Amino acid sequence: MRAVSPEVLAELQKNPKNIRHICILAHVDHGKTTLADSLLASNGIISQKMAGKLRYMDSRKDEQERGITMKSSAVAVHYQKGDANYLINVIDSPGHVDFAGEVCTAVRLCDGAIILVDVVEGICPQTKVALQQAWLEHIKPLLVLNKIDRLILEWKLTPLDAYAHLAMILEQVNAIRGELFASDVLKKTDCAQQSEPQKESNSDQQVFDWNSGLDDSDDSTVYFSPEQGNIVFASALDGWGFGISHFAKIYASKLGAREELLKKTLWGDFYLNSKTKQIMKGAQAKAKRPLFVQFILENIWSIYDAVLIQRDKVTVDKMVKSLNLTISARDANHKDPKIGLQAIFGQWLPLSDAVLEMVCNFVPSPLELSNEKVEGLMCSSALKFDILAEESRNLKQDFLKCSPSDDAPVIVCISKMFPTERKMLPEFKQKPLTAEEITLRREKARQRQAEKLLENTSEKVKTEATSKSDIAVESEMNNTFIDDIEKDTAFIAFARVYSGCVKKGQQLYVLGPKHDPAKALKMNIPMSESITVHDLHPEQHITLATVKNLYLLMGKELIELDNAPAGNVIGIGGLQDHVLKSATLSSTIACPGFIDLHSSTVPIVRVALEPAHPREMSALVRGMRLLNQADPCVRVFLQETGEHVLVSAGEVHLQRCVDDLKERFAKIEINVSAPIVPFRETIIPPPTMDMVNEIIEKSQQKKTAKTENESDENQNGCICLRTPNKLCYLRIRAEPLPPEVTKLLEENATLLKLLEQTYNSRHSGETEDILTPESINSLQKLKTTLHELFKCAGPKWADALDNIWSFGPRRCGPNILLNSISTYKRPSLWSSKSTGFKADSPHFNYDSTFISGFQLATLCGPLCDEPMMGVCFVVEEWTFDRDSSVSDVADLEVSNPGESADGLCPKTDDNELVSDAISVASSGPSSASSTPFGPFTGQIMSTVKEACRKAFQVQPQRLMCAMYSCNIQVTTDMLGKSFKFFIINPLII
Ligand SMILES: Nc1nc2c(ncn2[C@@H]2O[C@H](COP(=O)(O)OP(=O)(O)OP(=O)(O)O)[C@@H](O)[C@H]2O)c(=O)[nH]1
Ligand SMILES: [Mg+2]
Repeated sequence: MRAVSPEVLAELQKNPKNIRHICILAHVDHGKTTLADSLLASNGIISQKMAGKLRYMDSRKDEQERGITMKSSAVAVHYQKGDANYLINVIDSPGHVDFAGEVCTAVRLCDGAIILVDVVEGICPQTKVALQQAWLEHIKPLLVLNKIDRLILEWKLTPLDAYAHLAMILEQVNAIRGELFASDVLKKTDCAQQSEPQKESNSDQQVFDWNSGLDDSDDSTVYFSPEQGNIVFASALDGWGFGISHFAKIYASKLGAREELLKKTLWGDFYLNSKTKQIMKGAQAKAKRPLFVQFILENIWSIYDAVLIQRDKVTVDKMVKSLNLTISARDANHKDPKIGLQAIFGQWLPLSDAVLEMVCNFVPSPLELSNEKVEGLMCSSALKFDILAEESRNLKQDFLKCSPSDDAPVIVCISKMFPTERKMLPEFKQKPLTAEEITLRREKARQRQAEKLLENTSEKVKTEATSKSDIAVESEMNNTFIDDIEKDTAFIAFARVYSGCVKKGQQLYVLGPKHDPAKALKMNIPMSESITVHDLHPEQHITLATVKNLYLLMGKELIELDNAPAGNVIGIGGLQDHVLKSATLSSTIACPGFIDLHSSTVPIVRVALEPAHPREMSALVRGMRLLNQADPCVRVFLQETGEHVLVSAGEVHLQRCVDDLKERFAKIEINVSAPIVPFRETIIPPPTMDMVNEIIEKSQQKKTAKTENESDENQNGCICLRTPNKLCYLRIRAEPLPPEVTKLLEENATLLKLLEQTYNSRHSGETEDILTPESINSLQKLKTTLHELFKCAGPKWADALDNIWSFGPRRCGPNILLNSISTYKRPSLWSSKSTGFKADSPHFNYDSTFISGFQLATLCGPLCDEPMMGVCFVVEEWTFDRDSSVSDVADLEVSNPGESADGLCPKTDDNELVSDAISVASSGPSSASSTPFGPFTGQIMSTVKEACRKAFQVQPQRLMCAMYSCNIQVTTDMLGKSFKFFIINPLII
């Protein structure tokens, strides 16, 4: 029986002051779902006895079978604290690294996170990731030290040893928080110092300042401390948990001490001097039991001892009495002593109370969003908030107000689309009949019966026959209808309302993740509901949709709502055709798209899929499309070879995706290939020794380098090509990049994207400074390191830094396009000024076209269409045939070069890059009709691509294969065994 009705929860939704959104984050198996069970049991959603066994939030069959969570799901919980009623949305998330994408979708919607640590396993890799994620998303972390029962039963620690162990874990968690805090402060101080004008130093009086800024920064809220109350000590399985304040209250009345004093001393090196009745410092030095051990842990230990180990009923009864608890005889005498233990703890130290109270005290309500968090949601942290259009900037106030009024603009963040069987939706479920309805139906049936009796037999037979056939037809129709419904999967948007009130039937804009309000506001885009996300051009990101249904999320169950005011996490139905994975829903297009989630994993395991029966190909294609929508971390695409490729985050994720396809989205048998290994194509310096270790002469080297392309095109490794219409000439050479440079570029892809973005915005006449001081500082550091590396690589790279034209592929990859053209002086990518560009030169007009050609070439190398890595293309000559009045053609064709499709924003998707290139190619309408070779831009692009590929091919080419590296940590006692394993399997190393 549910203790809290949905109506009560819906009522609570109207009071954002008492709403909290939290997610539970931890390493795999640290007990998140077990904790969620305890919270649900407190609301009567599941029974207390089933808490910890049911794992209610793991609603998928494979989640239950494997015992791990694979998706994040939310449930609304009611909590009463004093007179106040709270609505707490708890989101359980997976801990397995394969499902890190799901964790991001949970974190995005929350204001707080419960970081759970298994005290036996300690800090694990995903614990660090969780702490980092909470930091980056500016959400309040709270700590739960879980599985303390294992210290008693498995490790058999004494309370004093357990205290030392808990203190050590707390120290480790705080060290990670400290590290995050320090690196943040150092970054800020560093960039503040950089931006400060250099102080004039005179030789007599030099001042050196090594202030890191750490001493002046307020770190009072950074660390977890029992004294503050942001830690709960728990055993989720046994259903108990407590914060220090709970015991401070109890012992304040028992000892007659001040509660505040006990809060400060119950954790730490304090002990009770029983003679003087004073709390003293220095328990360790005087070999005394700290208060935490004496007053808390020893009591818990003795209950475990009496109930589970000694099974001493008399002592247990005494304890129960002294704690003032009432345990039913059934529980007390149950043959499984754990039942009795859970009954005692469930009353004495209920876990849900400890956790939910901490959440209400520490997690900010939706009305208390910080400026920092709002700006982080609206704008990338690397860019200045001021670069947003004024209309967009004004929306920040609406975020902060969180007003549910009809005048406030509607702003909703959709973090993922989750699939659910349509028949599970409340509107398709059979509702229980009310007492009046049952009486009415009974009355009608009685009437029908009476009418039938009155009719004569022949007529009776006739009527019966027809009515029977009617019923048969109707039930058949119903069956097909239900069949259809059952087949269908509905996608529900997992969303949070930040402003306004969302209502059923409301029409709203759906803004894709790449939506740029500044651009959209300038354009007048006609909008209609019939346009879906699948009809959009790569440059368009807005559709119009109607909210069909609103739901309260209760794990796998959904409860219908009529409206959802600001400050709530809800499910939205009817957006299946408008949202691919994530989006922003708003009543204004000035609202920026919520920025990308901070995900720590990228999908890497690739497999090719094919239906077992070829005729079922369309079902596979449809299924893959649905899977792509349902999973934030999966990628699907059709390779040029005709293979349908699925990219997943890891083995477990892959298995889940394939199961989903087979059982849910495609419902067919599928053959899965072995994982496809990703390659990279590269070139190496020509060999100096031959196979018999003899030095190869230079002249000989040149000879070997020549390939079948050997022609007048190839001059000393340089490729000279003309566009098909012979109006443009170029000469390109490929060089292997120094390995250190390649590594640096690979590690700094995000910064390279930013660099390109600032360069473009500067040169297309938009705001000059779009970067935050921190980003400017990081870019400066990257520039310095790159400069050093080029300097070490030898004289031929001396001028490379300032001549970098672009990085590729996707404008941020580990390949460089270098400008060595004597007649085209392009401003350096690193320069902060926009001078030096001769806007009327053909070079300028075709600059972005040239770059697109390079991007295409580096995206698919000539060896096996895999991306290139570590290649530098040096452009030595690029001329336009003046005699053939090229400049006229140029003027005609490039109407607005600054806005040429690929000039401004960095691309992330292969398809996009290609479609982008196509749009550049088709942007010259006049020449397409005037020459038989197509648009001039297209000719340049394909010639650049061709030249790059050929220049690559005349060098010694190599295929690079990915290596899987991992750190293996073992305890000292296992060191010998693991060492033996590596000796037997040397290939692993
Ligand atoms: N001894 C003990 N076991 C616990 C406790 N909490 C959870 N467990 C057990 O730990 C295992 C994992 O628990 P889950 O709640 O599924 O862990 P999780 O963090 O949700 O795991 P993922 O979602 O897969 O990351 C289960 O076998 C639980 O019974 C606890 O407090 N004490
Ligand atoms: Mg779980």
